[in-house]
Amino acid sequence: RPGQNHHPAGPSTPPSSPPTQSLSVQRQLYERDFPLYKQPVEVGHFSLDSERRFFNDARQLRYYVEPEKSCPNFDLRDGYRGRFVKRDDRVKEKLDHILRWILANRSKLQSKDTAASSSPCALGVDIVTWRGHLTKLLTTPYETREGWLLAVTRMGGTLYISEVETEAARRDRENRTERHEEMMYWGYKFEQYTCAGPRVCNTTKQGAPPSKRHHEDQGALQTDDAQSLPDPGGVVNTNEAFCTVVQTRLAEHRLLFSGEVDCRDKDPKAPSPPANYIEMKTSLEISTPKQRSNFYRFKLLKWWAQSFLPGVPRIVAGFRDHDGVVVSVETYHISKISQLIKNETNCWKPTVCMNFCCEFLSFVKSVVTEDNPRVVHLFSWDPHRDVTYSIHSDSQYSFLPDCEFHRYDD
Ligand code: 0WD
Ligand code: CA
Repeated sequence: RPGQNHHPAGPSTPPSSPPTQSLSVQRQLYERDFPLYKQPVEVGHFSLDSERRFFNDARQLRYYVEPEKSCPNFDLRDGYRGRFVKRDDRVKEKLDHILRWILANRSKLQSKDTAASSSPCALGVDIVTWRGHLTKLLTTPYETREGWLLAVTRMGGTLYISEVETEAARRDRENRTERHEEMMYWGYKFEQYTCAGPRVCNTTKQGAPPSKRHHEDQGALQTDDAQSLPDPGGVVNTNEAFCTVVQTRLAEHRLLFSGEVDCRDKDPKAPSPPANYIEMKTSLEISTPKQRSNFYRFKLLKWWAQSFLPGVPRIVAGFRDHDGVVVSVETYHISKISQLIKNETNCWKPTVCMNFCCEFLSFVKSVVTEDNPRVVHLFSWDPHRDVTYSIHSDSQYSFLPDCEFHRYDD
């Protein structure tokens, strides 16, 4: 498809020529030097409570409590029937929580360089999205099963990227087996065994004085809640979340994104966020060479991409058996994962992930030039295909408020 395809390594397109129509996902096109990725900086955070209400603070941030034994015997099935409140995943929140955070924290974003320059970009960032959407982009060159749809709108010079559920994903969600539904609970249950803090207060200590519940900063939480321990007898409520908001740069793309953080290091001497955050995971115990290779080739790719993006340095993994009993716990340092996988044949490469993501963002920038909250460019990708897009005005895909939101000069 010469002339049609967006050439990743090629010279930049002159502004006058029409945008290319598709973007190739082939790995070998992205095997070059690792692009610049600036150390992500936390510019804020927010919490969602048990009813999914937004709070511009860290009340839902928990801390990690190391299990007593290396073989802890946590029963992840406990409480699935009876002590589980599941978030309604039919409700699509799109970028709503992030937009809310931006409205409440505009002043923190209008940085010196934006204010000083006559930048047409009011927010001072090129891209606003969820971390989870960027994770999908990073893993695209290696994905063979699930495609994606990403809706993009330019407003005030900034590109907003919000996922749209594919038909296949909707079918999978509506036809999950009871076993699968239960296994989705296991990850949250593992967090409950290993994390302590405000969530415990909210579910079991309802009478706690307001001073214990409404902290504005993480330092206060640490001193007041230093005594609390994980509460495996409590309710697991997946509406609750703590999300970090980070700013960084991938080559020329200034990014602002938010991601859910499971907990933080409780050591008061731990570095400042996001370097003190810890991601919790569960996975089937590894007993054969085939399982080990699959874990390295597929699971570690997703784990690495998700935590590398916001600069979360550690993953604590609970390995479980088929009955949901955790048989071992292991820590993975994100910075050591690329070494760990190096000897694996047919394995993924971090540089391919990052270069593809970077190229996709350049492609989006070249395509989405109209600054209008009512216009959506829907980027679509299916395994073994190129990325393509379609244009929609005032459609079901619109996801930004058509209001004064983009006027930051009032
Ligand atoms: O597609 C998404 N990722 C969307 C996420 C679409 C719209 C909203 N959100 C919200 C979720 O409500 C959640 O609060 O974003 C938050 C998570 O965003 P993220 O960090 O960008 O997402 P991701 O990295 O995919 O997931 C992080 C964690 C997951 O942990 P594991 O260890 O399983 O990767 O967030 C949880 C889950 O615990 N999570 C969700 N929680 C509620 N609703 C959702 C979801 N749709 N997706 C992931
Ligand atoms: Ca997790």
